[in-house]
Amino acid sequence: MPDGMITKGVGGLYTVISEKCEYFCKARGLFRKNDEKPIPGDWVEFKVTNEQLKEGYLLKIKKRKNYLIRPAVANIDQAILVVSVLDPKPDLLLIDKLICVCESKDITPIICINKTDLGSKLEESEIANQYIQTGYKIISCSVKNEKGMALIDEILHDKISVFAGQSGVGKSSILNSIMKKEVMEIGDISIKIGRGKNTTRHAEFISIHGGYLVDTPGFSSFEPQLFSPNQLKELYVEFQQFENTCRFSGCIHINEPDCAVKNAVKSGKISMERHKRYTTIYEIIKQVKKEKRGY
Ligand SMILES: Nc1nc2c(ncn2[C@@H]2O[C@H](COP(=O)(O)OP(=O)(O)OP(=O)(O)O)[C@@H](O)[C@H]2O)c(=O)[nH]1
Ligand SMILES: [Mg+2]
Ligand SMILES: [Zn+2]
Repeated sequence: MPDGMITKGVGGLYTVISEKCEYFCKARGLFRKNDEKPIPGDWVEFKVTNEQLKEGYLLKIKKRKNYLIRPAVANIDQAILVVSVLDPKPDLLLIDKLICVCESKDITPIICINKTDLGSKLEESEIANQYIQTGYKIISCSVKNEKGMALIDEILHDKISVFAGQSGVGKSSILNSIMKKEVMEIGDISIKIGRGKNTTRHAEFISIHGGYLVDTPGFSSFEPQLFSPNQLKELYVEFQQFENTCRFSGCIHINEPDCAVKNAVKSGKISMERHKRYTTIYEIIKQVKKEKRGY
């Protein structure tokens, strides 16, 4: 049975790429019955019904490494989390929430600081400094000055990458710049703020360097109910090397005495801002859990 990867699904017709050749497959009742929906990024087995017309139908979805719901994308390798130095003002709480989503789904986060043409070096490093201890790749760029585009281009080889971040930070602009053509619609920032909505509304797989790029309008959402307050700390990679020296083994690094993580924050080994936002996210998750229990 041939296999391949779904790159597009519109109106029940799935585009499956298989050894450089595309097939157009329908999903049969089987999936609906199992409440399974094929999504872009899925590896599938399919049966060819007409080789000339490249038609077939899906037989099986292979086990997913991970997936996002809005937009529905499976088997993502990395997420390029875009923030802008200015316009809109950086929302690092959102970036941290997105990092939590990535860490919980085994997606590699990459921090991308865009619009460096609008701010100073200092403003740029104020953002970067908060993420140095995570060890994540940090890329500074400017679509306007065509700076840093090659660095982004370089990391895309053979991977499924998604773009995420606030509306207006330049995700679609970066994508277009890398593709050297207008693939995604770009929005005027003043109109965006007025409307408060994303210009990009649908997910699309764009083929590049043996991998795929997805501009994701909705991945900016973080669903606190999916996290447990006590497990949140595990999503902070820079806490890990200190954790086992906390006095209490179940330390959540907020109010406990002799907390090695808090000590690391004090001595500058962990970013104070990241830790502060960690406590904010912790409270948000705890609050949601409380509301769910009804008290
Ligand atoms: N000065 C400057 N403007 C930029 C840069 N990158 C993008 N822009 C502008 O920022 C605005 C928003 O860009 P988009 O690419 O639509 O942003 P987006 O992140 O895709 O936004 P949504 O699709 O709404 O989520 C546009 O007016 C771009 O021209 C940059 O590096 N510098
Ligand atoms: Mg966009
Ligand atoms: Zn601790």
